[in-house]
Amino acid sequence: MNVIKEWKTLLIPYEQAVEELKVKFKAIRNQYRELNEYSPIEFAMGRVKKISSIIEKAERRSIPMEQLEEQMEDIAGIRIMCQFVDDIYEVVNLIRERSGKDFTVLYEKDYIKNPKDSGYKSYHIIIKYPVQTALGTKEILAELQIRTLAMNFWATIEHSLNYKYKSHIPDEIIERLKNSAIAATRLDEEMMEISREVVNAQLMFEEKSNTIRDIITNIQLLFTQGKEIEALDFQQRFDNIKNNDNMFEFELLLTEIKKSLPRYNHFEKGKLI
Ligand code: 0O2
Ligand code: 0O2
Repeated sequence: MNVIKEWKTLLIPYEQAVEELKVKFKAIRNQYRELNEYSPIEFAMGRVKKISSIIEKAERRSIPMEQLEEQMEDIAGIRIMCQFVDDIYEVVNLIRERSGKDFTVLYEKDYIKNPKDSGYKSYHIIIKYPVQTALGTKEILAELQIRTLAMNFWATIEHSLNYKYKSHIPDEIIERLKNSAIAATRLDEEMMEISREVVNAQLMFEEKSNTIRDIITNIQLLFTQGKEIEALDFQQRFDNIKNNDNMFEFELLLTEIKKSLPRYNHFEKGKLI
């Protein structure tokens, strides 16, 4: 068998694994989207390492060719991109929950809590994945890299600079890359903070809308129950506080309106009408 054919045979199960794993992670993303829920996975990509990169890494790490399958963990690589750092840990939990089912988690490397000297950040999970081949089941190793878009932006540029300078990046560039890694972290933190504030603002807006809706409904109820004077009084108070945008005042008013409604008085005494 010629060398190229040998490589192709070796890589077939890795290609299959990458395709299958991509489908699985994209399916998770699509399921969230179909449920109209926020997906912690923004997108997933995958690749089989190039033969030249496998040979280069094997030489660098002194891995004998006959031990490639046991010792090189990233011949099959899946990259999962998330919007926020919190999402990464949610994806990590999803992966852990799958362990022992369609794949097995072997170990994890948290380069987010412990970044590499270069500034590299990402969460790596090494899995054992069974591939069904014509000759039976073959278990291969695969590396899952989970990172934010900012981490990916940094890693992609740093990786191509490493390639360009053949790993001899000038010290000054190394320093600037470290600084830009810090800037990428700050960007991730800021985006997460903004997202939390937007979610909180949305919750407060919903709470306020519900309270105002309840105030209006209950004032109308008072009218229909013939309590016009009370209803007009509450309406007047509502008009006065409407522009203050003060949640406490709205809640106080709602509590008072409810107290004046017999329905709520009965309910509070435990009697349903
Ligand atoms: P959609 O809905 O089109 O985005 P394949 O062609 O499927 O065998 P692969 O790995 O899916 O191979 O292709 P590729 O080019 O590596 O891209 C993988 C997915 O990542 C694709 O989505 C791209 O659209 C998506 N992608 C790549 N870069 C970005 C990015 O910067 N932002 C976002 N949001 N998506 C990106 P899908 O799965 O084909 O679906
Ligand atoms: P590729 O496919 O070109 O990305 P090592 O030999 O130490 O680099 P090791 O110990 O097998 O690798 O695993 P490690 O360091 O946990 O993760 C290896 C992969 O993580 C690398 O694959 C990169 O994809 C990514 N990575 C690790 N460190 C860095 C870094 O400083 N910068 C960037 N841009 N990526 C990094 P390869 O082998 O480089 O292959």
